[in-house]
Amino acid sequence: SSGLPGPTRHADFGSIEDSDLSTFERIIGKDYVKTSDIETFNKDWMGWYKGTGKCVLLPGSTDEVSAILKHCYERRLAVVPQSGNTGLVGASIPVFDEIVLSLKRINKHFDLDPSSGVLEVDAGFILEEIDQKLAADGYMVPLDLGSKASCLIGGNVATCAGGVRLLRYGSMHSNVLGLDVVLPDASGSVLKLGAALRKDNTSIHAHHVFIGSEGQLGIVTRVRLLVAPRPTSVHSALLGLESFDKVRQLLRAAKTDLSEILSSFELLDAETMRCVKENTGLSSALSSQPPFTVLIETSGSNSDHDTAKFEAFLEKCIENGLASDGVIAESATEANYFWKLREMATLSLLKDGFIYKNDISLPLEHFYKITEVLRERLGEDVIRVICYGHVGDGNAHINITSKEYSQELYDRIYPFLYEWVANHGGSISAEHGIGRLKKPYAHLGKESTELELNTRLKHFFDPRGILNPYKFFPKV
Ligand code: FAD
Ligand code: S2G
Ligand code: ZN
Repeated sequence: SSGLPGPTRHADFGSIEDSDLSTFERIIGKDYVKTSDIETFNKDWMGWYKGTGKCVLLPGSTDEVSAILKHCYERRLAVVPQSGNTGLVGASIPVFDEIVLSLKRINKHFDLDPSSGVLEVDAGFILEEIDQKLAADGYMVPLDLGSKASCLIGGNVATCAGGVRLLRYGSMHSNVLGLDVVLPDASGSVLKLGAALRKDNTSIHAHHVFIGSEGQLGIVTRVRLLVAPRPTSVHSALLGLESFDKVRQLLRAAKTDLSEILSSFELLDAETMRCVKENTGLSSALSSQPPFTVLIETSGSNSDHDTAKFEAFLEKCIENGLASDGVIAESATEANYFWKLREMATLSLLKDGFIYKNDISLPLEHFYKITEVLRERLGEDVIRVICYGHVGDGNAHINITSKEYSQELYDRIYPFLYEWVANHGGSISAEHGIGRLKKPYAHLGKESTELELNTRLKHFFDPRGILNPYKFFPKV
């Protein structure tokens, strides 16, 4: 939807023929080669793009993925790996007639070592399903995203998903110990990278290259992951603040005073709360309408200790004027309501019409400035500019809405926004990736040596460029 000239189909790519379909049927069985009712596999979650993929393959094992990629390499058939299809940069669906290779059926193997908390799991498990299976052994997945009911752990690895727990449990790079990956090369090579061990210094830890590679270097079929002890005492609070500078001070104070039990620190600015109220009817649990609301979560093992710590913290923040308002949830229902407000930040936008979504990182000294600059620049031409998200990680979700898409408005936002972010030491994509949506801007803030390295890696792993083409990596 960038209005910029779209890609043209690579001339050297093959087109699917009946003989290919019979080969695929021989590899995975007729039931799992779909050529009809495949619209949903060609449409991204936001409905920004539509692919014209003719065929969806649903392999059931690593070996079947290997046999498929070997054939696609020989025939130069382009392939898009797809998991939950909740990605937000148009990277999980075909641009033209690429084959969709769905990981949904690779969801059998699930092996937890309950003493070390190391889980080896097939890439096709739904994130929320994994979390529920782990609960029985007192563990949980070290990430939490709004899409957890649909996204698959293989997709989370491929996008290096962030979410509301990253502040406490680290990124996919911190928690992924190893991956099984299939390459789009002459033999459909299967790489088993990284053991199911916390410490293994016997290789170059190559699995990290595939984390965040957006399905363009190899297909992840199995994940070895460090999962987290499930906290038995979780508490949430909403705090109201009068300035963004106070939000920054509150973050420092939370890290110092809540320390090891701090698990989430999410921002909802006043415009976000107004959007949620207008579009869903849900009101803030704070009686005041502060310019900034922060949702803080603590996760520990001793409720008396944790609530005493949280109450003392909140009292101190009110007394020293850091927070103008604050409430700690007295029940799970109330805590869920606080998180519902946060979840509705994303979903309430849909009612406005077209959404120019942004997912940026910035040093906290510039974090909120860009939202104010955009409001100034766009004025009445937009319905709203809202800022919410993982401020604890320096990650802002700045969403701009208008009734419908307008090229003129797009050109007022981009590349201005991304250049401003890059010029202020930020990242134009904190967690959602580049995909198709941000491809025209992926070079911003990058040295040519790094861009050259990316191209060489792409060529090494995907010599014919058939894996998820037309997106982040250039065609080699
Ligand atoms: P898909 O969308 O199917 O694929 C994503 C990318 O990974 C594509 O490039 C695809 O080709 C590739 N891919 C998928 N599976 C594999 C595989 N097995 N091997 C190799 N490549 C693969 N993201 C965040 O980071 N943080 C959030 O807080 C967050 N919240 C969200 C809330 C909502 C309501 C929605 C709709 C999305 C949100 N997202 C968030 C974005 C999205 O959910 C994540 O990027 C998620 O990790 C995508 O997983 P998926 O299984 O849907 O992957
Ligand atoms: C979030 C997902 C969607 C959005 O809610 O944390 O990562 O609103 C986002 O951009
Ligand atoms: Zn997010």
